[in-house]
Amino acid sequence: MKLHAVELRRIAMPLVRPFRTSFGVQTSRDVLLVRVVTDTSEGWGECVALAAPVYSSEYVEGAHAVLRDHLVPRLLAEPAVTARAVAPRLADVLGHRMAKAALETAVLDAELRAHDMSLATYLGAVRTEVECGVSVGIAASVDQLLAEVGGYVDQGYRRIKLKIEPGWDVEPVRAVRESFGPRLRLQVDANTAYDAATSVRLEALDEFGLLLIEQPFAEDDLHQHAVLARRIGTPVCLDESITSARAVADAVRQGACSIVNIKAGRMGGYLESVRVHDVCEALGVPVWCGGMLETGIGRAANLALAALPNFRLPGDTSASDRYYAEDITEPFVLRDGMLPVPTGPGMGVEPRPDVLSALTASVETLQP
Ligand code: OSB
Ligand code: MG
Repeated sequence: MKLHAVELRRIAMPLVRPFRTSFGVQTSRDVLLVRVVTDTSEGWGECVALAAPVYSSEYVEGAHAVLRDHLVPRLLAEPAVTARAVAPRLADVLGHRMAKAALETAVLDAELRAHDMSLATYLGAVRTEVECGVSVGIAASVDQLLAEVGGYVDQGYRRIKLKIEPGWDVEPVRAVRESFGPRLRLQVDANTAYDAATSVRLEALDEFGLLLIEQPFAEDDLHQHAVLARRIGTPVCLDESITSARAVADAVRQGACSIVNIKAGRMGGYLESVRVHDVCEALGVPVWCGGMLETGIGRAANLALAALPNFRLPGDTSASDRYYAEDITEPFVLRDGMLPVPTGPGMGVEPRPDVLSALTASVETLQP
């Protein structure tokens, strides 16, 4: 395919409720969408970087700048592009995986649409629907948390993930376990909020039968994760630390995790995510699909990925209405705790033009 143009669009998406974590509170998403126009088709990608560099070093203004000034010009200069060739062509730019992922996804979407093949089929999906969990933010009180969790349980979510931090851990986990019983699939995510001094609080979570503890320590502290993993029965899962197939092999070898959260943005794209999936499968490590409060564009692609065989736990692939009053695509609706894997060409969904234009803050079009 020849790239004719790349559009960088920023949209403002208010969340239905504030999402509080140890790295701050999100009340809306400043989403960067990438649209590529080729000689054969068009494709979309969503950049998952948050507005501020608090979950990862990437943030949306930085991603926008590196796409405009460094990544997109490299592809526009090529006589032809394919999705497989994107990462090698961008490899001299260090880091910026979320920005690279958005661009690679848009090229892949366009390529698959031209070949009339779904992303799920291309990636190797073995399911037509996937089990969904929901990520629940730090609440103002335990009562409010129980009300929020109860609402999601009533909607049919198959697993609950609680955000934790030192001081909001044992008490909320105990309360949820006591209110909803031993059969509720429950896990926690600390987003690096613990250290060697506060680690003992995590050992106290071992009695609650959690599916996993996600990323308690710093991104670059595999050792501390390995120490905890030896001390507790609950599996340790990594999110922030895992940025590639090489990184995951290293972390598993060191005993730092026995379960992995895969987010395509963090890995630089869906192609690297499949490699992470495959390495984990070979090592006997289950994976699950993380989320970054995506719109329907990112969600559609995540559902395709989550349909691969080694995605063996429910993902943070919640329904559109858990995030947004109005999604930019046709909404994803939970049915019996599951979401359907899109079957149309490419990622199988498109932004609705009227909704998109109403939410658009800026559009920039880049050409050769
Ligand atoms: O750590 O998994 C995380 C959202 C933004 C940034 C990081 C994380 C999250 C979530 C929500 O937990 C996942 C979702 O529902 O999209
Ligand atoms: Mg996480």
